[in-house]
Amino acid sequence: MASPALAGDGYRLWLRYPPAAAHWRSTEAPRLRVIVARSRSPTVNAASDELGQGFAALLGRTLPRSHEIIDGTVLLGTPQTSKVIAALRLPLGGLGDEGFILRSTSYSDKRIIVVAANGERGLLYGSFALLREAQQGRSLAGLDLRQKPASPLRMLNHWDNLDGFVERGYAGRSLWRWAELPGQIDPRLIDYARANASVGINATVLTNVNADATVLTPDYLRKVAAIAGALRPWGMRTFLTARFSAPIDIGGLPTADPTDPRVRRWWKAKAGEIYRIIPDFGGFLVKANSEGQPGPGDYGRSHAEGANMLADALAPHGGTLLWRAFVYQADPGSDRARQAFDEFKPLDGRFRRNVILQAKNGPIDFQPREPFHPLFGQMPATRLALEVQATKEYLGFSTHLAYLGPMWAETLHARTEHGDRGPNVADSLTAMAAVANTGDDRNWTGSDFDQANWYAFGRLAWDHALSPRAVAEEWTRQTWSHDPAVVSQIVGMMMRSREAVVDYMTPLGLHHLMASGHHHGPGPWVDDLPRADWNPTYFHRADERGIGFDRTASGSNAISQYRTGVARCFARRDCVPDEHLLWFHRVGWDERMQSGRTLWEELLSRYERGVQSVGDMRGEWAALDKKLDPERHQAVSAKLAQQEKEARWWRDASIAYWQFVSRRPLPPEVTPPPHDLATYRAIRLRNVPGDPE
Ligand code: GCW
Repeated sequence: MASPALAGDGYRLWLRYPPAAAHWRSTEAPRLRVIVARSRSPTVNAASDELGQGFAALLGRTLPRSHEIIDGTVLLGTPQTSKVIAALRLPLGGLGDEGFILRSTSYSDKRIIVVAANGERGLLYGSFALLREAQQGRSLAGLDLRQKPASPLRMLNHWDNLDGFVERGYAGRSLWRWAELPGQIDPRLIDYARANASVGINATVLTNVNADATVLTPDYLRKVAAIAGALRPWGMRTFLTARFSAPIDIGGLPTADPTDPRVRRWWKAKAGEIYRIIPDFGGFLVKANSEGQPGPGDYGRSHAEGANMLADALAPHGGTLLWRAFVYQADPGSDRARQAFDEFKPLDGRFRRNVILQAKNGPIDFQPREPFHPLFGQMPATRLALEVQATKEYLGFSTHLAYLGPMWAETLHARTEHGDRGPNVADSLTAMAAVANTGDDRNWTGSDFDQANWYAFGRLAWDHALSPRAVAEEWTRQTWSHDPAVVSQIVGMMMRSREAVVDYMTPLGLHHLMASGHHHGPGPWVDDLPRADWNPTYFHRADERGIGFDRTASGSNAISQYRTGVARCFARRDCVPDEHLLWFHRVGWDERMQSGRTLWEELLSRYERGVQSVGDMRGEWAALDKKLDPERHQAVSAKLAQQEKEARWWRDASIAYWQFVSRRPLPPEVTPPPHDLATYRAIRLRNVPGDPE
């Protein structure tokens, strides 16, 4: 018998621990009788409490903490804290502080399960891994897992302003209640930290990269310290964004020039002040000289000079400086896709050891699909972080269902050299960051399915090689139901969902066709924004003859920024995948595609396919009606209905516009858009969430 569907309002995320299926319970219960954890550290306490509560709910009886090892003990320990763990001589070497071993074994004739690690954070992650195994309904008899994280730093980036507004946030307001801090700690912070710890996320940046220096003032730092204190037991380190002009904004200095000794002293003192109250403070994340943010360029200094100055202030305390590579003002005349690489490649090897350069997954800006950023694999002397966006600014907000596991895996697994051999993007990473999709909505992420993106980010940051399908399956079992038919239906929807968005918004390598400002809905016709490279027309370049951005040698030659093997493939029409075609090539409307269709026909068919996919998802979801809890089923149904409407809107508006520029008739099988182009152009959304303007 499958266990019943999981009810609720979504608050409990994937940490529901519903009563396990009867057969699992009867076979596994004897293996789970007491927990022995020989440490009183807050982190080990957190881990053993979670195990206690999780198993109690799964088994329907309590699992007490004990000192004695009996049959059915779950033992948490390091070789230092536990003689038993030391005696078992487990292969903990090379696992670092965060890795763990989970094993069913015996000790003095007692059958036990050990969660062993070198440090308390390893015990925390091992405990959650054990609960995950149990929640999958797997037998714990032959348990033998040995894991460590692929990257040491796995972080959320919150674009939260101090007034509670979340830039590009579609799940309510900020989780940080600054007005109540430091006196009151919202219990929700603990659940936030638990959820992160459960998937291995070990750091968070509390504030927006479009930064406000106020957070660095003493009053706010005390509030930050209170948050850091709540997150600490769960293995999370707290970071802040640093506004480059802070020495002027709050320090009373006339300049923020990184070479000015007063500025350097100010930052050193500020770092000292922070570490006195937050001894494990993570460091700073900085957006500089990008989209109006101040930076070293204001004083004629390079990004390396700016980053190193801040890194020097953090270094004595063990802090890390994350410097974003999302800049595009070096040469506004050149292809925007080229600019970050042109700016940062020459700086390889010039950054301090505690600097990490953080680049977005693609060279433009979190589009439904981008080729990987050319900086990956090409900065051998610089530590790199991959930044992805869980909040779906360009993928339909929290309304459209788009599971991003496949998108992130596509980037992580992209080969940076020689086509299908050689290293991939994942190999070049020290850190992975996701722009968070959380807010104070009851279900955290605005929609039930967006929880999967938070989950998947953590899992993929922990293990870059995981398959997105496997991640979707484990999330679904923990979040929705154990019924195999339901799981396969939901996972099937998830796995197709992002491709559907690509199809109805930006098929075949098109990009940045969204309406201005809020980026919701179609705006391929927009050509009136102050910077050329903010306009959709700049990116698609469509006219009567063809469409697409020529980034080959005959165009901007952005292709040359990739390593030779990769560049050669992207440059050739017979090698570049269809998904990236119009990203790299300008193609005539009547040219033939790999499918044998003309580009025009192919483009139309992609829009059709995208809308169809959403219709299918709706139908499949409706059929799950009786198998899921009504509250969440209904909430998702409503979102899917809106998504279908908006997918049609994208399709109709886009087709109307492409028809207008290409002057091509629609083939008879394609339904004409119900309105004329002017009608779509006249649509203006107001008060759209997350829009900073
Ligand atoms: O995607 C764009 C967003 C901005 C954001 C910027 C960035 C925080 O539209 O809202 O600013 O990227 O990543 O810095």
